[in-house]
Amino acid sequence: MRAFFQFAIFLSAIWLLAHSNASLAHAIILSSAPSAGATVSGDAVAIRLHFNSRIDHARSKLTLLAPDGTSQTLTPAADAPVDELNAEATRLSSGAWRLRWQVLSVDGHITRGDIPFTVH
Ligand SMILES: [Cu+2]
Repeated sequence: MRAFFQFAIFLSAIWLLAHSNASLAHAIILSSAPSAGATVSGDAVAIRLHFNSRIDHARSKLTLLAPDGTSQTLTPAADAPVDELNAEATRLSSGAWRLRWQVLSVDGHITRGDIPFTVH
């Protein structure tokens, strides 16, 4: 019985180690188009967010915050690579925009961030 408990503790330690490594695999953004602080020309922007791990496309969100304070939800492309969150934004007025992303990585953790950019 004592050996059983020692084994259980051993398994717990392994699980904690594995999980702390897994948590390093949270979806962290590696690169984006537009990049933070970028100025883009024209009224259409191809949004490409590249992450360091696989993400759940169906449970990840993209929201565009317009210069006038309104917001719109973008539909992420279903056929994007497993580590990308992509969408097409059209008819953007000139001014300061903000792209708000929230992704669910396959390890079950949510990460989020904002990418400010200017349409010129
Ligand atoms: Cu995680």
